[in-house]
Amino acid sequence: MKRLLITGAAGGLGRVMRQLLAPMAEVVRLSDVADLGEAAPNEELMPCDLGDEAAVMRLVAGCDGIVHFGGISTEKAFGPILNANIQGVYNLYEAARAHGQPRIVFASSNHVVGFYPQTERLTAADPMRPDGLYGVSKCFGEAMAHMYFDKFGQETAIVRIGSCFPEPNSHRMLSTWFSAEDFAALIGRVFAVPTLGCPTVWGVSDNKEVWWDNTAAAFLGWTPRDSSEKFRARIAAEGPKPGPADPQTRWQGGAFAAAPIAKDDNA
Ligand code: NAI
Ligand code: 15L
Repeated sequence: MKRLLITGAAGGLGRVMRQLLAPMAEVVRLSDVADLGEAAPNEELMPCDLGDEAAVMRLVAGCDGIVHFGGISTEKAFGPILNANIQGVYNLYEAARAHGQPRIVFASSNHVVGFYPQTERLTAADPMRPDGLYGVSKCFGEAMAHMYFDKFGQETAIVRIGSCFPEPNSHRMLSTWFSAEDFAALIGRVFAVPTLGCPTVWGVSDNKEVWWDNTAAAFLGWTPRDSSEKFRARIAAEGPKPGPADPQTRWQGGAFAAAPIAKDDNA
């Protein structure tokens, strides 16, 4: 495509995808509230607060595709979540509607279902069970994607990311780990298929013990190649698996399910 927008481009995932997705577009437009560093020859930098409606309108103009990573990515107080993940997602969808409805990859999270026990196996059709305010904000984002698809035909791939880090760092993450390479390949398929619609895809690698069934997203022609198995021995050597009553072992969302409702916007 001509111009791909990556929001949250200064974040952990954004910094990796800035490299991996570069071949997909002539120009990659990068945005964040945090420092984006120097622009490479194929990049343009447009710093922007997602909560600023007019700025997001300018940000989306001229883009043929959007990978939306920007926002609060962990459990926080409602103030920052409201600005970035609620107001910000509204701003993004309204801007997309005004500017030709570029296809969107929405970075949702496993925390929309974090209160399911790890013993349950889920499909995308199972009801949401968010494990905190952050998870609820991602439920909102998913609902926005569906509403803009039903009302206007706006296409979005809702990707419920497990744990997308270079390596898993807990027993739980042996199930939730998602390699950046598998994610980049998925994003490639999202922009390649002739018709996308508004599917929900579990963002997880081909791990030995996964809790999520991606059968409904098979039409994308995407198959994860990586597996967390290569990290199992290291994780085991670092310590035993917490007992069954520990949130890390009990809930799909792990410790998020046990987190309090935070009251301090700056914490
Ligand atoms: P991150 O926290 O490293 O990056 C998020 C970026 O969004 C940051 O650079 C931050 O400055 C920016 N941001 C926050 N508020 C903003 C605002 N108001 N306006 C503009 N930019 C703002 O998170 P990470 O790990 O890179 O995740 C990216 C996305 O994927 C997030 O939406 C996160 O919720 C989602 N996700 C990530 C997972 C993972 O395992 N890395 C798992 C599940 C979901
Ligand atoms: C998420 O949604 C977070 O953005 C990420 O930082 C991890 O905590 C991940 O979920 C996870 O559940 O491991």
